[in-house]
Amino acid sequence: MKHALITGVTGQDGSYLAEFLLKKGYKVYGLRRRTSTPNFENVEHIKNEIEWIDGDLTDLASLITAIEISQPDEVYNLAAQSFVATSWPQPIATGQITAMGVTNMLEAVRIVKPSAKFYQASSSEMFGKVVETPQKETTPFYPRSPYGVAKVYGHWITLNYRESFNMFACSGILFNHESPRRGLEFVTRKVTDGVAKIKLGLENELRLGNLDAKRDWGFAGDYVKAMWLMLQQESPEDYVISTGETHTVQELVEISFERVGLNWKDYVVLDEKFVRPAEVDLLLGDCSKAKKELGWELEVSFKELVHMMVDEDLSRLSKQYENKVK
Ligand code: NDP
Ligand code: GDR
Repeated sequence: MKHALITGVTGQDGSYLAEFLLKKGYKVYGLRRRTSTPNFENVEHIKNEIEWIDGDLTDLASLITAIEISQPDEVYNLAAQSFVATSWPQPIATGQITAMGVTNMLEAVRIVKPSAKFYQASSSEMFGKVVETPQKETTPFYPRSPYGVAKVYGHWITLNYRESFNMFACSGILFNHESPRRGLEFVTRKVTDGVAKIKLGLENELRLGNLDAKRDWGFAGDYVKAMWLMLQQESPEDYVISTGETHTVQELVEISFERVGLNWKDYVVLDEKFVRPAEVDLLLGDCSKAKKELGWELEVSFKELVHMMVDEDLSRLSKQYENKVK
């Protein structure tokens, strides 16, 4: 039985990846940090199948212990301060977790079990300001947020450990991927949750920032398969994972409101509070390397993804509302 250690397992991707690896027969260890209120929503259904280890990416000792306990064949480093907007008010914490946390994790692997394969969750935010489109593995980085800068560090330190210590360490440069398990502050979920609340009469407006930003949005369930495929290759390499399509935030809004038969113009309010100090205007990925070498294919289209998220938010909120009325 193969052992996998996942950091960030309570997050969106961690929960899909844990499900995927459990189905493949892996023993899955999940690193969790202590929180003052429970945050097991994404993994509630598989909570008892995961071996839990307490730890924090900023605490090297805890990571060394985690590798000692789990004796992993594969390590998936998904933990991060992952919300771009928060990286301006919390630049230092973002650097400590999202950048230096990667070195901590790599050191723990190098010290305890250097033969383990290592996956780093790199991001299309590293491309930042548009240098070329579509963006591919060789496109130069120009990050536009403390988060993007931290991810560039994490990316290069992973490459450096591969070259310095001959470790099987690789980075997936993933473009935006979403799901009904997406955090409520990210724009897709904010919109689908907001639309469902408006439809049910629980809210009467949706406040947003820049509607012109363009993103290459895919489904998280498809993307975690690519992470696993990268660690099944003969040699470690970095891959872009994307849909190859880009859409504006406004298109996302239009499709979401259309799904429930409403006109977005009647409800969306532009609010400066959600405009970022520096924006990434356009993300569009070229994942031909992953398609060719990993045989990776996506299954869910942008429209299907938005419909899935609106439908799930509507159904969840309707049940909560019915229970309250009862
Ligand atoms: P989430 O924000 O949903 O999950 C982040 C996870 O990291 C949570 O489990 C969180 O735990 C954990 N975490 C945060 N800080 C620490 C810490 N100091 N020590 C240990 N665990 C910590 O992110 P996603 O699932 O969306 O993304 C997974 C990874 O992929 C992240 O690294 C993200 O930056 C990256 N990425 C994501 C993309 C996307 O579109 N989703 C695209 C490209 C890259 P807790 O629940 O306690 O907060
Ligand atoms: P992003 O995702 O920054 O691309 O990072 P997010 O959904 O937060 O923003 C996408 C775009 O929407 C614009 N926007 C708004 N965003 C939010 N959150 N709230 C709003 O009200 C709003 N209005 C407009 C943003 O300005 C931006 O242009 C995500 C994260 O998952 C990262 O961890 C990951 O690395 C990248 O995707 C790839």
